[in-house]
Formats: sequence, C-alpha cells, structure tokens
Amino acid sequence: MPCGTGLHLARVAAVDRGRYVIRDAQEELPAELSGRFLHHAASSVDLPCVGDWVCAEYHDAASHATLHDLMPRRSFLRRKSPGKNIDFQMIAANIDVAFIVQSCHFDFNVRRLERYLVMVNEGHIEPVLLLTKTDLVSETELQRMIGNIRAAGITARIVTLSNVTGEGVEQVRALMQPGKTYCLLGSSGVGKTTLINQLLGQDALQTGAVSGTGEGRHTTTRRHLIPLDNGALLIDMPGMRELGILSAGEGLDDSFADIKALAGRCRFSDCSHGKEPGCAIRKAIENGELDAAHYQSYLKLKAESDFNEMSYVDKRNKDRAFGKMVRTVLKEKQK
Ligand SMILES: Nc1nc2c(ncn2[C@@H]2O[C@H](COP(=O)(O)OP(=O)(O)OP(=O)(O)O)[C@@H](O)[C@H]2O)c(=O)[nH]1
Ligand SMILES: [Mg+2]
Ligand SMILES: [Zn+2]
Repeated sequence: MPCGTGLHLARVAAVDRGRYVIRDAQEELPAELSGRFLHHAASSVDLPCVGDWVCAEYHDAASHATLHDLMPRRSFLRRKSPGKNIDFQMIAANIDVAFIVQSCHFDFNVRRLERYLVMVNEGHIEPVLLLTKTDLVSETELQRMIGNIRAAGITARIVTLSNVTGEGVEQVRALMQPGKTYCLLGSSGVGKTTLINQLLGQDALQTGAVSGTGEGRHTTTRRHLIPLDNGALLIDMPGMRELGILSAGEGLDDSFADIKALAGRCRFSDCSHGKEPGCAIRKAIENGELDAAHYQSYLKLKAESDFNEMSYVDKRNKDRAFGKMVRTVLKEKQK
C-alpha cells in the first residue's frame, strides 16, 4: 500500500476551482485538500490535477474525502499558463496515450499538430492522431491531409473517423486497453465529446453545435475522467485555445526527430544551418527531402520554448531575490 494507514489510494476524476472529485474502483466522491497539503504546495504544479493518484481519507461512509498526498506522476500534460504569465499549468497526469483530435472540416492544421506533439512527447505520452468528420470531406481531400502530416515527418498512428457514419469509431475502441488512461486533445467543436458518447454507447455527455466555420463553442468546460465498459479510462477535455510551450527541449527533439537526425549529418557539429558549407538541412530542403514549412515550424517552436524558458528562469530568480530581501528585512526588524 503506497498510502498510510487509514488512507485509500484514489484517482482524481475532476477538478473545479479548488474542489476535487475522486474516483475509487466503484464511484466518484467529492474531496478537499488537507490544510497540510495546501501549505506544502510550492506552486500550482504541486496540486492534484485530473488523472493524479492521491491518498484520501474517507468520511461519513465514504460520502466525501480529504486528500493528503500526491503520488509521483508517471507522465503529464502541461502547457505555459495562458496569457502573459510565465508559469507551468498542469493539464492532466498519468496518461498513456493522448488522442490528438483535428476535424478534417476547417480545423485541420499541421503546424498546430506539431505543437500538440511537442506537448505530448514532452510529457512522455504516446500520441495517436484522430481525424474526425470524414463524412464532410472527399476521400481525395482526406488523403491529401494525411500526405501533409507525413510530409511533416510525423510518424504517429493516424485514425480517420466519422461520428456520423460511425466509420473508424471501432478502430479507436480497439486501440484502448483496460487499465490504461487516454485523453482527447483538440480545438473546440472537433467532436471529442461526441466520440466519447459513441464509445459509451449513450449520450451521457453534452455536445455542442459548431458555427459555419466549424468553430466550436466550448461546450465541455472541465476535464473529466470517464471509465469505459472495457476498463479503459478516458479524459474528456475542453477545447484549448492557447498552447504555449515552455521548457520543451525533449518534446521538440522527439517531435522533430527527422530534423535532429539531419542536423547530425551537417559538416560542422555547431552548424546553424545558415550559410555554412556541408549543411545537411539546407541540402535536404533544396532537394525536397525536408519540407521547408516543417523546418520553419521547428525554429518557431524552439525560439518560443527558449524565450519562455529564459523568462521563467528570470522570474524564478527574481522571486528568490525578493524572498531573500523579505527575509533580510524581517531579520533586521527582529534585531
Ligand atoms: N459531420 C460531423 N459532425 C460531427 C462529428 N463529430 C462531431 N460532430 C458535431 O460537431 C459538433 C461539436 O461536437 P462536440 O463533440 O461537442 O465537440 P468537442 O470537441 O467536444 O468540443 P468542446 O467540448 O467545445 O471542446 C456537434 O454538433 C457534433 O454533432 C463528425 O464526425 N461529423
Ligand atoms: Mg466537448
Ligand atoms: Zn546545418
């Protein structure tokens, strides 16, 4: 037992402004953090998020609980906090496979796919791409999109599906194994919740209409862990607007493995892929082996990640310096 006596291991099923819902083998129950837990959390990253394993103390015949400890995370999904704030935001934890969902109708965008892949790879999660709403495009268009994905060096498995005709839904179900945790990532309106309802075999969750441009209206408003009949767990998520990346070195290398491999073949080990002779990247772009847009996308994401990383370190140093100043002032006062 990883938890102390009198405590139970449970999974966080949902978080709603400081209120938690946890799930044990049978059911969901509301929970709160213990005072000690809150006191010891240095930042929001230390607080439980959906998918986390926690040690819970049950009260009143297990009608509610207090959370005491957080188990180490095996994998995680995080992004830069939306807006100007340079900090990490935990989205979910302990996920085996992330379904990155894009609709073939309007939503399709390889550059955004790359961004999701960086985030997923960084968190040590396996990506699978789902292209939805195939009923709204022709087979030729669909094949062109798949071609664009492969041209960007993306090797992840792709499943094409339609929630309307049902095509591909069973393929998704077959991928899902008992005891493993899956999540659905993608813009609002691409059909994430509709797919879950299909997998559940009932309209258990609310779905929403899309505008003429295929844009959704953020129907799902919180992340929620849902058990399927076959024992797999699936997290529904609201569509994400901002996908800022922070400190994603490993995620970038894994998502752009083709570029990393090519760079290894440049004549100079510190090649900037500018004007140096013997640059393998430039050569690959010239002879059409490497998609220039894909390379630009890598440079852009790397610059963004480096910049955010710098600001993050800067901010932490400033916070530390400020803390030190406060402590000095307090000490002076006590003298
Ligand atoms: N034509 C077509 N429409 C679909 C398909 N899947 C979902 N839809 C419709 O798309 C709209 C949005 O679906 P949702 O499942 O609510 O989308 P979501 O990704 O959960 O959106 P958010 O919760 O806002 O993030 C609904 O009107 C669905 O009926 C599909 O495969 N084909
Ligand atoms: Mg939804
Ligand atoms: Zn080079």
